[in-house]
Amino acid sequence: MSDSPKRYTVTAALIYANGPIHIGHLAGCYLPADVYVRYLRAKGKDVAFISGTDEHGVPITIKAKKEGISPQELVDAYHKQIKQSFADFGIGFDIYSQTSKPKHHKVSQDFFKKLYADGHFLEEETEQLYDEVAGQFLADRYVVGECPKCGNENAYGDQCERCGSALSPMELKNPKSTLSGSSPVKKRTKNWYLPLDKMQPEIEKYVFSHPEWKSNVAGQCKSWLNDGLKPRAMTRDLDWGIKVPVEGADGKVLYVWFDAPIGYITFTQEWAEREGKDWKDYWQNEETKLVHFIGKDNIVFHCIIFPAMLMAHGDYVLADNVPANEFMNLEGDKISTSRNWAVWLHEYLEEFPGKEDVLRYALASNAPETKDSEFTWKDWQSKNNSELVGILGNFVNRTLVLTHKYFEGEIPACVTLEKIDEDTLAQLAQLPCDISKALKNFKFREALALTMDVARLGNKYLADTEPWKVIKNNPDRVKTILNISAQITATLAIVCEPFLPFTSEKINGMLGLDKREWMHAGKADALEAGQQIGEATLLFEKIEDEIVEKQVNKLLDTKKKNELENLKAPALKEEIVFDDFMKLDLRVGTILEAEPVKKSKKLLKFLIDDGFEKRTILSGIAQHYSPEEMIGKQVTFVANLAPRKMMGHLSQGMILMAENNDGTLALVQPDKKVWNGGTVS
Ligand code: B3M
Ligand code: ZN
Repeated sequence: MSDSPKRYTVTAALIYANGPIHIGHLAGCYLPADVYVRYLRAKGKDVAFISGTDEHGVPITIKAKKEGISPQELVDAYHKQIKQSFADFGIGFDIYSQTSKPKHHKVSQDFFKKLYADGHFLEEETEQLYDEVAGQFLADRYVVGECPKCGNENAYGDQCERCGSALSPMELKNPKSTLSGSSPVKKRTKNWYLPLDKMQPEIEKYVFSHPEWKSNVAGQCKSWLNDGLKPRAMTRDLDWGIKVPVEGADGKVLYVWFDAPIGYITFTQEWAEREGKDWKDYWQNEETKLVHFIGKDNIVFHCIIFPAMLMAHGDYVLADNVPANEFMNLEGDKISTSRNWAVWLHEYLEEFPGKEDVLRYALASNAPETKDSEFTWKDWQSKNNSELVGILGNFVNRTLVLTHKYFEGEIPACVTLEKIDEDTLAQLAQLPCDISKALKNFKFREALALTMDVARLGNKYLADTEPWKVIKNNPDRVKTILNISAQITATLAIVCEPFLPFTSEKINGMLGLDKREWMHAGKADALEAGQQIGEATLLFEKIEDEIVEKQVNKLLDTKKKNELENLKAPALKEEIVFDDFMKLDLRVGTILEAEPVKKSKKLLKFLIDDGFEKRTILSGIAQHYSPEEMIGKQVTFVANLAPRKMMGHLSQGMILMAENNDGTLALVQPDKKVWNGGTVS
């Protein structure tokens, strides 16, 4: 692929429409894709930015069943929500569509039919896992079991999320149906396989022709190829999905990983029709550069299986790069939808409207580009306070405020350039080139750091030239200084746009400029002298500690809740015989008096009417009941326990209490009034 392709097709993974999206999704795939596309557009490139929701497959049917709605209702609702979240965060897809649309069914079926007609599939009847209780075959995530590669006991039938291996249900040890929990039986069924084993040489040639791929991507591909590719079923015995368009395939649908990547093609067609373009230019033209942005769990599908499908078809270009990211963790733990351990985009927006760029910045500067990374609220705050407010916002604000103060908001012209001005302008011209290079090579963290260097350059320039001191004696010098500061600001608006689109728009607004192309960055024509600027408003505001504490506490509450849900009742004690139990004399009594015990936080002292006399019992429930609320209550107690001295008082028995999973205590009481001294057995 030449360094300047005619056009770009950039795809971002089609996320399953079975839940809202969180910061991990954004950091791993969508934000880098958007940054890349915004950069290409600023360079004036022809780009199609394609994505949408993946609406077939077992994850969808499982969730729909759980929510008691149809799969279609489920995907429509989540599609809408996900699409809105992306739009809110400025992810600028050209199209965001759905794989459940009829058009996509047709495009996928046509693709399958072409491969079928050309004899690419292996038709094979094999034994598959079948759930006799649910009456259906167990494909993909309908079955869990032990991973044959790493021993993870909760591996899915299609993939082990611990070691990343792709699996088939039959490879799992001790498989269990996720539908009924039962152990499945084996039953014969016919499916169509893509003979990846036969295609291995071709696939190897393709993968190895891209030494520039990221090491995490290349590593996964190599390990797959080393293991030797195996034929992979492209159909499934399921009812939700795209019908297999050949004879004798009743009750079968296309494998979701067959139809989902074809979704990129369908959506490109949808977009091209709308825009009056030819979709084939974007998929079937050698001068088009195809780039897939994905998370690491999707590498094999985009680097091996989908390219194999495209090769078999024959009309398509293959991806030039697949810059997959690793995962982003959250506050020390893996992000998890089922454990609600996530920062959901729609919730973030409700709590922090106007802070979209702050999140984009925190995620991009810490993106899991080469290894897993971690989001913490503290880091989010510090990135905001010390970098966005302290560096970027500070520089832009000082430039605008000083221009208003000294020149009534009109950008002054340069008078004479001194050495420091020339040096600064030289650096300003160089930075956009360095940023470009990093972006082209998918090094987004580096590109963002260099972007902030533009603001740092500005701050240093103002600190070194001190226009606020110079103004008294040499206003002409200040003209030059503020002209150069304004040039830096205008360049900042251009180079920060891929990362901080909302901020870029605000800066341009204040400078009275329209959005400009990349070629103006660092050049003298970024901004003309004489330009009247608008009011200087603050780009970012400081985030206080309380805000961070609130978010961290919210996560701590989630953690506590999860721990409680996972707690199991304590193990049972050793078995006893009936006679052992009969030795206990359990009785009912009524509390007559109750008082705290001096120097004890836990104990209360009770006087109890036990039917014979009044007895004293001490009980460790002061943290759960007040003395006042205990008076008059009936309780059950062990009446024949040998008296014990506690904190200087003699306790004649023990009140029965039940312990909750959070350690709180509840009295064990008869549910009707019982006479005092009544036995319990
Ligand atoms: N839906 C897996 C996922 O959401 C899958 C991606 C498809 S991309 C064509 O992670
Ligand atoms: Zn595994």
